[in-house]
Amino acid sequence: MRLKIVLLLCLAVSLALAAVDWPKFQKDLNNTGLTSDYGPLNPAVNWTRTYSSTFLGRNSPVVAGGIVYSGGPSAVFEALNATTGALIWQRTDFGVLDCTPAVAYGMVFVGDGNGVVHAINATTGAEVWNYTTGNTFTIRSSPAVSDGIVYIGAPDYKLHAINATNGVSIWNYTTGGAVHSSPVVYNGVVYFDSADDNFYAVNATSGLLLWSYAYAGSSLTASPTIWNDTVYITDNTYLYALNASNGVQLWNITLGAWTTSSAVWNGVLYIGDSSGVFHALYADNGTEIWSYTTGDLIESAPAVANGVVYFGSADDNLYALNASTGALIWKYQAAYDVSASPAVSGGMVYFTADTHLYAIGEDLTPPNVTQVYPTVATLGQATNFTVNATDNVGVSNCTFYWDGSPIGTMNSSGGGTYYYVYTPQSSGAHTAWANCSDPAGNWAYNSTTVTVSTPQSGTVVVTSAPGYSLEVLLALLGAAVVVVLLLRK
Ligand SMILES: [Ca+2]
Ligand SMILES: [Ca+2]
Repeated sequence: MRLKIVLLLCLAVSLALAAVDWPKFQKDLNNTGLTSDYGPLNPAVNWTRTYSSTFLGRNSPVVAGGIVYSGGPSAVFEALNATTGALIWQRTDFGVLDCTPAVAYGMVFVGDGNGVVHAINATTGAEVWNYTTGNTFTIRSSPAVSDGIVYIGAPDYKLHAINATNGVSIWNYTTGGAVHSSPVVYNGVVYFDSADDNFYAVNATSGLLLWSYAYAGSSLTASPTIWNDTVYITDNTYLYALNASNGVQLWNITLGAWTTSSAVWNGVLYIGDSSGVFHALYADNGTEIWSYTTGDLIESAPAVANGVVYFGSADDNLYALNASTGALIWKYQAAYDVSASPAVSGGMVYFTADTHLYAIGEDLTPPNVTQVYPTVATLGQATNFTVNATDNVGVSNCTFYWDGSPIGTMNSSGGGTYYYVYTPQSSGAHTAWANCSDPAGNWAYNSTTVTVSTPQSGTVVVTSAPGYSLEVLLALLGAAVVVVLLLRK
C-alpha cells in the first residue's frame, strides 16, 4: 500500500510538472483544439467553483503556468490555482464576459460586454492597458496573440490588431458585419469570419486583404481551424475546406443545420452539429469515419488529447470519446448545457456550464474501507461479515478474504455497506479482510482478526445473518404473546 501511495505521489508530481498550457480558445493559433498533454480517462471531479449567475455559453477557461483564467459569468474575471481551484485574484469591474481569454507575454487578454479589450497582468490581476473598440456591444471573439500583436474581432464590424505591449492600434480591417469569430493566425495571415456572410484572409502585419470567400448560406460566426494549408469554416449550410493560400474551395459537405468549430488531429477533423451528432471526418475530403449521437444539439468545439476527444452537448454532458473509434470512454453530467469548449491541461479537463466551472481529473483516490465486523464468530455458524466502503467516484466492488484467500464478491446492502456470509471452518484467530476497488482500479483493504470459538453443546447461537431482522424477531415475539393470551382464556 505504501508503494502504491508513493507511486501515486510521483504520478501527481510528474503530472504537475508536465502540464502543457491551453492558453487560448482551441489551444493554439490555428484553433486546432489539439494538445500534446492528456486528459482524464477515469474522471473524478477535482474541484468546482459555483457562481451566483450563469455562464453565457462562450466562456471557456484557459490554463497557463498552472493557473486557470476564467471569464464570466457576468463580469467576474478570475485566476484560480489549476490544481486546487483556490482563488489567486479576481476582478469584477469589467463588462459582462462572453468569450474566452488568451494568455501571452505574462498577460491575459479579454474582450468585455462594453466593447473594451483588456490586458491584465497574469500574476497580479492588475490592468496593464485597455482598448476601446468602435461601439459598446459585447465582444464575443476570443483573441489570438502572435508576434506582439493581439488580434480580436468586435461588434463594430472590425478585426482589430493591437500592440500587445501598450494597447495601441496597429491596424483594423472593416467588414460588413459584426466579427464574433475567434481568428486564426497562420503563415503571416489572419483568418476570420464576419456576420456579413464572408470569410476573410488578411495580411497579419499590414491588415491588407489577401482574399475573401462568400458563404453559400449565412454566417454563424463560427471560428476557423487550419491544418495542412487548409482552412475549415462553417456557415448555416455547409462545412467548407478552402485552400488557405488563395481561398479556393476544396470540398464542402452538409452536417445538420450547422456545425461547431472544429478540432483536428492526425488528418482527422472532429466536429459537432445542430442535430446532436458528433463526427470524425477525413480532413482531406470530408468523408465520415465515425459518428456519435448525443441527446441534444452540440455547440461546444472539441478538444483532442492523447487519442481522446472531449466536447460538451446541450444534453448537459461532457463527453470523452475514443478519437480513433468514437467509442464512449466516459461522460459527466453537468448542471445544464455544456455549450463552451473544454480546455485540457495537466491531466485535467476544465469547462463551464450553468453557474459552475468544473475541473475534472483522473481518479487517483482509492476507496476508504472500514474494519471488517464482527470480530468474533462461532465455528460452523454462518456469520454476516460487513464493511463500510466509500469512494470519491463510487465503489465498484469489494472482495471478501479469509486468511489471505479470496472467498467471494461481497454484496451491497446500500449506504456503502457490503456484506459476505461466511461460515468459519476452524476455531482460533483468523484474518478477515475486505478489498474494495473503484472504477479507475484504485483499491484499498482493511483487515480484522476474528476470534472463532467452538460452540458449547445445548446453546442456541443467534448469528447476525441477514433474515433475522429486528422485524422478524418482533413478529415472533408478538406471535408468542398471542399464543400465551389464547392459552390463558
Ligand atoms: Ca440541456
Ligand atoms: Ca476513487
